[in-house]
Amino acid sequence: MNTTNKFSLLILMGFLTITSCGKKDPATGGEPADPIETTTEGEGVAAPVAVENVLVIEGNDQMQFNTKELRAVAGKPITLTLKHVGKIPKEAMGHNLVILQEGTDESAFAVKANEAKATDYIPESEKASIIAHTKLLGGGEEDTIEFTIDKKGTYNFICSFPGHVAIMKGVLIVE
Ligand SMILES: [Cu+2]
Repeated sequence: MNTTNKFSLLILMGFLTITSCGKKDPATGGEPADPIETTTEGEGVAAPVAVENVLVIEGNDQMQFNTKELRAVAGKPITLTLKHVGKIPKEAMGHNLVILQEGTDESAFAVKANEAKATDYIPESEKASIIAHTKLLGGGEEDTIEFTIDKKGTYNFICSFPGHVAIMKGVLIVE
């Protein structure tokens, strides 16, 4: 009787091992599907950080801009702030920032600007050469302007106050 019981137990155990092994196969087959799904979700996250067209430039009592180079992205609104960080009033140390069209003769423009005291040195006759300009500022003042440049390129900017263009100039690189 004892031996018969042992045999039947062995048979039963053998049966159980076979069935459990058979069940494992579909389970392991289903596992690889999950990691694939997670990787696809992760790929969509990598997006480049947008460049903001916010520019700030300072002019001082030493007749200098604090930078000779500004950079912006083409086709998107540019916000530019000019700050006069000095103390001298605009009649003696006025600063503005005038962005000129490509190919503008700076010296010729400056000659016309010198004659345009009534319009804060923004010459009416040269309006076609001006992309954008700030107000004329005295010490402690600031002005913010908004404009958009669609065409990529390197645009000269100057301060058109008499005598300042020799030192107060730089480039706006639009990419
Ligand atoms: Cu100036």
